[in-house]
Amino acid sequence: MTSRSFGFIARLLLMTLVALGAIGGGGQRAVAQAADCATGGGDATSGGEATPSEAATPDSGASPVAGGGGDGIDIAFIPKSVSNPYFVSSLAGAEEAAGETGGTVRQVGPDDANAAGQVQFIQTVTQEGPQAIAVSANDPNALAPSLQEARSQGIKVVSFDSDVAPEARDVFINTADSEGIGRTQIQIIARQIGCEGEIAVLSAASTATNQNAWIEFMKDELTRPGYENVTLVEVVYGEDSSQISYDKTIELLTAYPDLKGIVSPTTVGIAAAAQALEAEGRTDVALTGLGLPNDMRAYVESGTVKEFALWNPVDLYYLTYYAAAALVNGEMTGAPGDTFSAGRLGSYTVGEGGVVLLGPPFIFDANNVADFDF
Ligand code: RAM
Repeated sequence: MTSRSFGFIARLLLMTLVALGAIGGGGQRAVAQAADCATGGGDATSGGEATPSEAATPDSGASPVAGGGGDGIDIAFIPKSVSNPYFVSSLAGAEEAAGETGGTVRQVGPDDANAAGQVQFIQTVTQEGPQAIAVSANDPNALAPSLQEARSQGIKVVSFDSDVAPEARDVFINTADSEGIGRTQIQIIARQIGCEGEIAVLSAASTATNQNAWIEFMKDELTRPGYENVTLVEVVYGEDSSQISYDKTIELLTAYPDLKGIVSPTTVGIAAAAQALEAEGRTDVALTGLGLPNDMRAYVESGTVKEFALWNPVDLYYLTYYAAAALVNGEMTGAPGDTFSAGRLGSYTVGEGGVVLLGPPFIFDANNVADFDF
């Protein structure tokens, strides 16, 4: 065993994820515990929380400040697709921030989650000349040339949710620590299947930066002692389309009759997979991943899904707006160590690689899923 893998497996059996809250402005907190199958003990962090060298979280002790500063900016959001509720309903967070500062926000993008469509929107928006573009990438490299062109014209570029190649943006607003997201999903599914059996991953686009980063950590988690009897049989791609994700779930059930669990780290995928499992009467197959509480509530109440995770995507848009405004207004350049203020979320510091971290995710289950509205 390498010292690195020993460090990773030396851990507590219980991992606690404390959410930052701010649901409905109420600063609500959710605490959830996820035990896992990995053996050993000692490392309380489970490799699951952000470290200062990885990314920045809200500065400790920072007080949220009221908006109304009047330094509003003109910003265009280009999400992975405009048919995905995760992006559509969460725009409200950016509108809230723009309302506080006197800025303007719009969101345009492809109907389907694909990089080529995003490039066209980046080019069109660049001609309109907003002060900033915020983008969640279906592909880190395919978007880079058009974003670099936008930057050469003085437009600030903020990637959020799913990063682009670092040279193509000023700063990246990550959702939550990628390692924690990946490992936690394996911990949940493995525990639900009794640390034994076949599992599959239903992802989004095969080139999606965020899902691919999480899947790498999922695979690494499975190399830890304790997962010897858990086998990842396949990673399939539902393209963040409900129909394709549904069909891919059916294909998995057919190809792997002994399948015990599915992990879907996409809000579109997990909802479609839950629907497929119920339609097929295969509620013996465990399902977890990243979902919107509003999409998943019925499946938690029916017992098809026991636990899933996510951050607050409204806050993600809110934070992204404030980061872009700080760049446009010259309050920061996006260099590690730069700080900026993000309204009700408080103050943030840019971490290594120009990454800012929204904060730890929530874990939702039957006890709390009714308390969230996004
Ligand atoms: C989908 C998208 C998005 C991801 C969430 C969890 O809506 O793929 O990028 O962050 O799922």
